[in-house]
Amino acid sequence: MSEIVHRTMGQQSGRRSWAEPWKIKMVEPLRMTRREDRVKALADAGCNTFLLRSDDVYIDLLTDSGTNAMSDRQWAGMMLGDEAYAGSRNFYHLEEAIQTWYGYPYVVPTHQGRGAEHLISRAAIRKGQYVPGNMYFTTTRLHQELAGGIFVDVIVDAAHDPTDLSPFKGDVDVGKLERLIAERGADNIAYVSLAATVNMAGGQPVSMANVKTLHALCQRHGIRLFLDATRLMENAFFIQEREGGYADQPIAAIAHEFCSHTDGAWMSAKKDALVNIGGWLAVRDQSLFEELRNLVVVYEGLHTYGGLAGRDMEAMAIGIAESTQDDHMRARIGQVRYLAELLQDWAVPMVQPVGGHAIFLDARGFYPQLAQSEFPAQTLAAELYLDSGIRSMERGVVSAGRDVETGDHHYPKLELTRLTIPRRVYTQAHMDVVAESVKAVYDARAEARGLRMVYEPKYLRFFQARFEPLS
Ligand code: P61
Repeated sequence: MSEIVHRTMGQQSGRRSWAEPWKIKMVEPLRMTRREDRVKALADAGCNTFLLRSDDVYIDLLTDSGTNAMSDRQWAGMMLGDEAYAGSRNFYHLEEAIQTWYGYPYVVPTHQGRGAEHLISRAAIRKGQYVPGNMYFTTTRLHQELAGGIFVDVIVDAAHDPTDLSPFKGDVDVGKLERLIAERGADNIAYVSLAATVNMAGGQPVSMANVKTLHALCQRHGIRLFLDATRLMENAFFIQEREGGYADQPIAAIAHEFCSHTDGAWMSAKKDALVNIGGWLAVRDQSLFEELRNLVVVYEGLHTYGGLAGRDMEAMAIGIAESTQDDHMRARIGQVRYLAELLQDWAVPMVQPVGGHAIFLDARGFYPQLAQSEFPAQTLAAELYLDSGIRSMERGVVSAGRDVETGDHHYPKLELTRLTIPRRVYTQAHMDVVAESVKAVYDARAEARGLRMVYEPKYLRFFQARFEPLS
């Protein structure tokens, strides 16, 4: 592992520029649409951006998941796919990459993040146990609940306030966790579920100090600490930038140290790892590994492919190494910040500080006239699409779903619309288009009327729910 922090050209000279450490070799045409096309497409999609056809989208900021551009190295790796049912050489390369960069000895591949969440939830949760975590994530919480667990949010209060400027709004509030352990007993806690960065809070990082404290606390009580490493490299960038003593350490070393304070991790490799599909689980405990390795053959595929083709595992192994590079991460987060700065100049309300993978617009700030039951964030996503064909994602009351006990909506404090930036895909000029569109929608904010839900699926409703405009 390199001990040198690779800095961009601008940064080496103390300048603000952060340009990408790559150039473009292949392009994919985009289709421009007219407003009347978009009105029809949105109506056909029940005002849900998940139900739009991507051909009807101009700039797709729905997600950074599986939407990354792979490097020429990764594409070359695809040609080295060893599509053996068992013992593919690409699995061993992936295993080695995870051992090297994340430091866990035992690795199980899965088709994507939720496959890994399913397995860890089944293996590590007893019915009725509590699973404290630093804010919920939709698929993570659902798998914990389906396994009989009860999710408890123990994130710091600052995470729920979009205007709070604390540098590590992903931290666990250790006092909240200690109280839960005291009230329920350590034996009734399945494990602590720590995500770095915290997606639903706006991509907010967890500090090294926090993970160290958590680890010590968990060890005292015999509780395991598992990490959602989906955007850990982005988290490591924030530690390098904001936490004392890390400025001269490479992101790779910071991420490795972070993992050393945890008992295992799962990952949706579709984010940090720069691939279009893939995931994994990795642990330190051999007996837990054996259980996971047995479960994977039931739900995903043999333990040396986990639902993936050999070529996918090769691309992931190479992508993991690329994701640890400082100049890559500086450019990735630099692009997110570029868009944020444009929006800040126009005083557009959004979650602060801006996180690693997206801008989270504060839909309450856009539409104070709408009740949360009129779906302000969903409304904002619909308006942005109508304005310029930009696709964003609701992260508010629709995403939060219903309480399993009472059946009522969860009403999260954060009512957000996410502009998620895929890695190595869009240009700075695309960011200008997005900024101007957000401004136009913000300027027209007084006219928004909200939506009502007319179809609601049982699980993860935000993916397939349908809405109609309120008049
Ligand atoms: C996303 F609307 N994220 O942010 P999988 N952990 C974390 C994730 O961000 C994550 C997964 C686990 C997505 C895709 C997505 O409500 C939604 O590989 C921190 O997607 O199975 C995924 O990994 C799950 C979008 C997922 C959603 C759930 O866009």
